[in-house]
Amino acid sequence: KHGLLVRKSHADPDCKKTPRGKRGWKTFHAILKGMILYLQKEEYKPGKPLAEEELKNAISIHHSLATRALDYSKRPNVFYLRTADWRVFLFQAQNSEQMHSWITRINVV
Ligand code: I3P
Repeated sequence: KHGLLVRKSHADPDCKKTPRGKRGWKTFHAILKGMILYLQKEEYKPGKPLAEEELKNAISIHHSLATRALDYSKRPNVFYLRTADWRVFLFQAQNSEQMHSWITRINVV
């Protein structure tokens, strides 16, 4: 699965709140492949190798949980992603259908 996702970092691996200056929203071309969610700056092209920067943004979704962000009302179609190492991200999908599709795909693996 792939598509546009806008990401906001909410908590870092130490469980601490992501510091000011690093809490902004950023748009990525997201690709969910196996248990990895890759976040690329450029559009997905099959066969194109991933740059180091893009590998750094990759998130392991093994033992992670995606849930609708019902308590976040500043933007629509937002869900939380809590990872196994206790990072928390907010992701905004392009529409409600896409949001549900991402949540399902992330939670199924
Ligand atoms: C953040 C940025 C986010 C905002 C966040 C700010 O600043 O303005 O858009 O979240 O507020 O800290 P920076 O880019 O300097 O990190 P919202 O869009 O959800 O308001 P927050 O600290 O209350 O999460």
